[in-house]
Amino acid sequence: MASPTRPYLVVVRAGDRSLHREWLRGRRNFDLVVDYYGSTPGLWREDADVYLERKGPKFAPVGEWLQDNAALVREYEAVWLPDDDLYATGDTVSDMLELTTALGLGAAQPALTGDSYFSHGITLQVAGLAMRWTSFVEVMGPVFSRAGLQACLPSFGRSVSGWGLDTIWPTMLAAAGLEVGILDATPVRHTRPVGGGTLYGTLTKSPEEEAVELAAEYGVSWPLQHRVLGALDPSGRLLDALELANALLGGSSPRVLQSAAEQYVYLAPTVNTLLEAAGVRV
Ligand SMILES: [Mn+2]
Repeated sequence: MASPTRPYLVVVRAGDRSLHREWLRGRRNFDLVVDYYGSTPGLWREDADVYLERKGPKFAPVGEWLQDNAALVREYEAVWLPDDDLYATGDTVSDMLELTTALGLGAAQPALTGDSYFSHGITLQVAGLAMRWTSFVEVMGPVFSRAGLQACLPSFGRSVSGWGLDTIWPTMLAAAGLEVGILDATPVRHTRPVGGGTLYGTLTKSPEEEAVELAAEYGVSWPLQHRVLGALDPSGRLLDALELANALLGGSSPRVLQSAAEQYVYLAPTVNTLLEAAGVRV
């Protein structure tokens, strides 16, 4: 592929059960790179605008491809780097990519539907919101704007497991004057249990060691504090702090509202900060 045929790019590290064919149903505004790590040569060739077959992890090889094809990649408005177990149709993926650039975000991710497997409560969809500005987007499915990719691409080879990359991205993006957000209007379903990937057998350092080292190098806390900083409702209106606190308490998944761990690391400090900003004594 010498030049783009569509405005956005999706690059997926695909296994034998990849769900990328779902993304090709319906409206489609993106070219697709399928980077296959399974063992059936040619399995997904016909689906791809660019087809690669390589073993290994996700971000280091994808980062190499993006760097080796920098002139092509720069022509796209934004690049989505999803895991292959995210269920969504092409309409959702296309809307998600356009929303990212319309909002001017450096990086974003689609929220996860309430029935998804999840690691971090902040990623679950909040009912009644279009998007949230956040302190975090997860390695599972980040979309980078052109400027956001330029800021974060040098990190992709720094963690074999991928752990810790999403800890440092918001700091790398902030240095470039860029914000991150989670898109509640365009949710995807994470269909497989966390930590079940085949990658985890091949590491020399533990994922947590990699994350701790990266966080220390960039001067960020580990674990990273997950906070919602602002939000838009479906009409595009910016919520004030009190409205946002109410929206998070009323619209978050019961799996967040009923989780002591999520209360501690995410929801309670987020809501307290919002209430203080609204002048409410907490
Ligand atoms: Mn997964």
